[in-house]
Amino acid sequence: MGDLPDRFAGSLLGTALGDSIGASDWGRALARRGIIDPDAQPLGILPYTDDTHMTIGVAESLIERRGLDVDHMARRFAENYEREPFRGYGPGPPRIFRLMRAGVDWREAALRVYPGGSFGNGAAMRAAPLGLFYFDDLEALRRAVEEASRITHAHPLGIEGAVLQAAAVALAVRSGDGSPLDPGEFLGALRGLASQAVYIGKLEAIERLLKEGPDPGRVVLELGNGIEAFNSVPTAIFSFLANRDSFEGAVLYAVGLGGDSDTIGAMTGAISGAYLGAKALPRSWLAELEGADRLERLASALLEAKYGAGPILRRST
Ligand code: RVK
Ligand code: MG
Repeated sequence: MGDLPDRFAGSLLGTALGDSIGASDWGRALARRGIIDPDAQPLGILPYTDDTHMTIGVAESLIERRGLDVDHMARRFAENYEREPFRGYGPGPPRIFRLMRAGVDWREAALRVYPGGSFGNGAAMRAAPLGLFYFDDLEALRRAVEEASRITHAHPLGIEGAVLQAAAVALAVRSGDGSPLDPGEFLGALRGLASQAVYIGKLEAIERLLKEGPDPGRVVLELGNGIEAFNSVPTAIFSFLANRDSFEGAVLYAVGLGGDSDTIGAMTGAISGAYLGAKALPRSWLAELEGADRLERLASALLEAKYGAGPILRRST
């Protein structure tokens, strides 16, 4: 595990690259062409969206509290949203943050906006730092992700999507050390965390689709490419597993599926970056990525927070 710093950085930078590539006309056109060209030069800066912005909030809170403090994380989400409300947030979270601002407890606010809770992919898209921080303990990971998801996504399908996404990041961080990743083992470990029928069925479909080949039409039909957690998390896991030796291959494949491309790109990038490490990310993309330095600093502070070494990073902006 000597390369943990590289894998932590790879996952956070990978989230932001997948997000910004999936949100940009340039990235979507590149993905549609179906040519994997890591030297393809973005037309300008690659700005990130709410997926990365909320991932930053999760990381900041884990770092400052040296683990999950859910009230702190809820406050940090609301503060970050107020600073940068232009990031393209989904419909629910801004309403929750405004209710919190008006004095409503987040536990009540989330259920007021969506009775029964949201099953959007918003809790899963921001889960990478939890997958990194708890990568060595899947039971602790599950508990932390369940709690952190409820801030905005209290529906069991929204929560389980986030648990599976965080666990995929955790398993990616752990694997690949010397021996190639085994997709059957990877999916089996995720299956052990799944209890909802839709996720169990889609994890099985992923295994079958990996054997049949990555036909995009079939993948969208069977796994989905939508804004709901169950129509995007399995798609990201498939996009990674079907392209596990290439970061740009995985992200461009995911973005090329269309639909909620920035979020499926972000989730795929988080897993692929955790597996391959930051050194495997295309330099020409990183050079244009908004906030790349900040994400790298957060990744190393997250690792320090986990192992209790070094100074705690305070928020810098
Ligand atoms: C714009 C019915 C529900 C539901 C429930 C559906 C950003 C709704 C990011 C809702 C991501 C949508 C994305 C999103 C993240 C959820 N009953 N429908 N109980 N729960 N939905 O509002 O943060 O792009 O159609 O919680 O998950 O880049 O509008 O937002 O792509 O899921 O938004 O759920 O969105 P929200 P989010
Ligand atoms: Mg987005």
